[in-house]
Amino acid sequence: MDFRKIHEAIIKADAKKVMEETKKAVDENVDPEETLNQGLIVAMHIVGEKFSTGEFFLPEMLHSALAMKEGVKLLKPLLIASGAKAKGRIVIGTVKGDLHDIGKNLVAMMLEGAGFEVIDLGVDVSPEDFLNSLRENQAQVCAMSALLTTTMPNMKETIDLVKRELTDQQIRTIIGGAVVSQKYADDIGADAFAHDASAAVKRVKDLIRTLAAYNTY
Ligand code: B1M
Repeated sequence: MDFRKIHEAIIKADAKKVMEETKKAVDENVDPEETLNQGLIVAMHIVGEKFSTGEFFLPEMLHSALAMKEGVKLLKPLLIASGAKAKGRIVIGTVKGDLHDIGKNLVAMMLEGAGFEVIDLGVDVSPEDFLNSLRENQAQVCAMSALLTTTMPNMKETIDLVKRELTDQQIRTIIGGAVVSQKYADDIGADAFAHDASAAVKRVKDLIRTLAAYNTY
């Protein structure tokens, strides 16, 4: 499948065209995950490059993001996997100071599709808000997204606070987002890192399994 038309439509922020081209891919039975990764997400990377080089400014980046979301809407029912339902409650959010939510929303959607109960705190979520929600909802996993190098340290702050305060509750943490890596996860004591939404589902399943094993003792 040639995804160039999807790329062009997102770069031009032509939401109608994004929908048409995404629908074509759906009608041609292209794997929805391939359309997401090779079509929609690659286009956003090109937009990011244009922003870096000064060809695009903030409004262009925002409009492209809104156009991309139209394509995601079409793929959503197909991306949500059926089959065996996982169990567990996840609190997810984009960390304090960070307003990027497209990747976080994809991760939340795939986790829901896998059967997890997902409490989405949105964007600009403070360590205290993560903590309160984990406690109130008796959640097992704290999932954090960050897209800015300046907001990455708020992941560590959240992990430190959660570990310090929730001593009577078994919590696992997972981080992701374009700027973070496995190494960064190791450095800040996160239990897992995932580079994309599908990997996030696998990692969360593994994390829940470690808790289940713990709870049998
Ligand atoms: Co911003 N922005 N932005 N932006 N933006 C980036 C991130 C940037 C790389 C662009 C660039 O310079 N090339 C750059 C960050 C540089 C850096 O820190 N290293 C940047 C900047 C600088 C900024 C501003 C500071 C610009 C300014 O104001 N001067 C500003 C910050 C605002 C703020 O947050 N406080 C800003 C604003 C914006 C918009 C609002 C215009 C818009 C966001 C709209 C929205 O999200 N609702 C925007 C956009 C769209 C981007 C780019 C172009 C695209 C991001 C995106 O949605 N990608 C981005 C460039 C880029 O990433 N190449 C850029 C698609 C999305 C599906 O991918 O989010 O990576 P991603 O998610 C992936 C994985 O990372 C992973 O799974 C997802 C699916 O595969 N993943 C997880 C994500 N979270 C996960 C969590 C997990 C596991 C996996 O577990 C919990």
